[in-house]
Formats: sequence, structure tokens, C-alpha cells
Amino acid sequence: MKNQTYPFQLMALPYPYDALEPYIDKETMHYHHDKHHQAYVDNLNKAIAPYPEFHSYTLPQLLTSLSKLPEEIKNAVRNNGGGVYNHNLFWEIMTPNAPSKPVGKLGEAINRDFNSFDELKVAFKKAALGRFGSGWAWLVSDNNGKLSVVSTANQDIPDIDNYQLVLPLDVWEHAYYLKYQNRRGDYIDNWFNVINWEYANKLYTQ
Ligand code: MN3
Repeated sequence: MKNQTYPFQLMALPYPYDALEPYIDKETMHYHHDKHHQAYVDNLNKAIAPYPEFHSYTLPQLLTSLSKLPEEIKNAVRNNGGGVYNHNLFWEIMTPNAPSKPVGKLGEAINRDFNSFDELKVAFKKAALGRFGSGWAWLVSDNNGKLSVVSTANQDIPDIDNYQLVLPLDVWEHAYYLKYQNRRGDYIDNWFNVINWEYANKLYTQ
């Protein structure tokens, strides 16, 4: 997925639509993946279709070269390219067979940098609740493996030249409104039950 180029394609969900029930419901997964994510893919392709010089760019390359893009497609690539990239990662970081807590080197690093898994959850929830409007909360690691929690607006990604993304959480209303309405906090709490910590550890150690 990471190395694909134009025309970009919608990533298949790595599990059935109802696999994350009861924490994330089947109907939300259908809308989120089949409609929202698909729209980001379509709009990204539409934006770069007239610019063959960018057809050999991977998504990370496009997103880290925004300043090189023509003015008229810069925002479309930033928003829709970010949307594709973030959702690809978001589906992968969830699993119906989630271990209850962080594993491996990542588990050790969480204890080192946040004192405990519980304190990480507090910091992460604060960032995710504090993001006004639409955006994402992230656990990221710097080049020395030090972890931190950040949030971004809209579909913006953290600085992937300098940070490894470890956990992405979508806090757009489309990610939770059907089941949770305005209760973003409950959605965040429940999301911790479906994190694929094996995969997160792989991202952290790669
Ligand atoms: Mn989303």
C-alpha cells in the first residue's frame, strides 16, 4: 500500500465490517471505509490526474513534497492524500483480536516515557478530546525512539520525515457519530479495546 502510485486504490479492510463490534459498529465501518475513505481516494486521483509529472510519486512522497506541487492542487493533495494515508494506517492499527495492553519494545517505551499505560491513555485521550473540530490524535516516536502524543487538524499528518507514526486515532465525527453521537470520550475509551498492539510495536521498531 505504501508504495502505490497514481491511480491510488482503496485499501481493503483487513477484517470484516462487523469485526470491531461492539466498540466500533458495522454501519460506521461501512460509511467510513466505503464512502469517506473512497471519496479521499477518488478526489486525490482527480487532483493529480492532469499532472503526469507526479504520477510516479508514492503517497508519502506526495505528502512530503506539498511545497513542490502546483498551487491549484496543493490543498486537494494535502486534504485527500492525507485522508488516504491516515485511513490506511487507521484500519491497520485496529484488530478484533487485540491484546489488552502494549507489547514488546513499544510497551517498554510507553512505561519509560509515560510511566504507565494508564498515563499514556490519559494523555492520548486529552489530545483526542482537545482537538477542536475534525482531526487526529497520534502517538509518535522521534529518531531516538522517544514517544510523544500530538494531534493534527483535518487530514494533516505529523512530520513523517522526523517522526514515526505509531498510533493514529480518527476523531472526525464521521468516525463515531452513528454510535456515539457527541460522546467522543466514550469512543476514545472504547477504541483502546481494538488496538493492534503487535502492529503498533512493528511500526515503532521498524
Ligand atoms: Mn475518517
